[in-house]
Amino acid sequence: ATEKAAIVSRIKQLLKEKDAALVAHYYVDGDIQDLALETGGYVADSLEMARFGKNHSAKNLIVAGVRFMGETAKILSPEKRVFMPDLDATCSLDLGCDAKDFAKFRALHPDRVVVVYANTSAAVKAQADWMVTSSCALAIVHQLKLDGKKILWAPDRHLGRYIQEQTGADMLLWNGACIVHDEFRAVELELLKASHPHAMVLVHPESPQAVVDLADVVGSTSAMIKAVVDGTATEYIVATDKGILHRMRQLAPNKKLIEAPTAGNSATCKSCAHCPWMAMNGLQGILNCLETSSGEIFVAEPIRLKALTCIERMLDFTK
Ligand code: CIZ
Ligand code: SF4
Repeated sequence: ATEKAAIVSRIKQLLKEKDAALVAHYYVDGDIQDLALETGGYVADSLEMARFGKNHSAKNLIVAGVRFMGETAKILSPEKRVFMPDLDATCSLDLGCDAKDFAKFRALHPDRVVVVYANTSAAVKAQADWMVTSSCALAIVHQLKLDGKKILWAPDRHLGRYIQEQTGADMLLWNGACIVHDEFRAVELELLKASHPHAMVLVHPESPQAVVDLADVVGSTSAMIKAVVDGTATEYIVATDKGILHRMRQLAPNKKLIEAPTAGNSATCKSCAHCPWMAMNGLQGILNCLETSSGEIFVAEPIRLKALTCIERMLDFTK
C-alpha cells in the first residue's frame, strides 16, 4: 500500500512537471479513475474522452483505456504527445475488423454511407464517412435515415442490430462483437430480475438482443450512469463492464448496484464482465509514460487526415 501511495504521488508530481493530463475510461481500475479526477483530468466514455483531450491545453495526454481511444486522441490533437499505459490494450471489435478486409467489404457496397463505431483502428476510420460512439449512434443513424441514406455499419453486430430496430434504417452489418458484453445471458438475467422485482435493469447495446430486450434502459456508459443518478429506484442491475460500478457508487452512494450475470462459470467467476484489455491499465504503466515516455501513440499522417473527417463530423453533430 505504501508503494502504491508512492507511485501515486510521483505520478501527480510528474503530471504537473510534464504538463500532462490523464484521461480515463469508466472501465479502468477505480484507482486510475480517482487519480484522473484528482489531477484535473477526466473520467468518461469514449466520446467525452475524445472531446476532453482535444479541448485540453496540456502538451501531453495519457489515455488510460484501449488502443483506439489513444489513437482517436492523437488524430484530434496531432500537436500533443499521446501516451498509453500499455500499447497492447486492444479491443475485440478492433481486432475483428481488419482494415484490408473492411476495404473489400466497403468496395462491394459503394451505394452505402459508411458508419463505424469508435472501437476500430485509425485505418478503418480512415475509410468511413462517420464515426459514432454508443452515446450518439442512434441520433446520427436516425438523421442519416431521414436524409434517405443506406448504411454500411461496422463492427459491432449487436449495437448495429439495435440501432436498425430503433431507427428502421437500411443497415448492412459487419459481424463483430465485444467479448465482454457478448457474455451477458438473458435466462440468468430473468431469474435475477425475478428475485429483485423492483430493480431497474440497465443494458449496454453491445449486449445480445435477448438481454437488451429485458432492459428498462438501453444506453451508453454515460447514459447508464445518468440513469442510476437520476433514477427513482433503489436497486439497479447493471449489464456492462463492472469497472463502471466505481463511478456509479461515487455519484449515487445510496443506490444498490447488482452486476448482471454472464455466461462465465459461476463457481470461479461470479461476474466475468471485465474487459481484459481495460484491465491492462495500471499505475506503473502510467508512471512509465511519464518517466520514460513509453507507450507513445503515433498515427501516420495520411491516415490521420482521412480519419479526422469522420471524427470531427461526429463531434460537430453532438456539440
Ligand atoms: O465498450 C466500450 O469499449 C465502450 C462502451 C466504449 C465507450 O463508448 O465508452
Ligand atoms: Fe472492446 Fe468490449 Fe473491451 Fe470495450 S469492453 S474495449 S468493446 S472488448
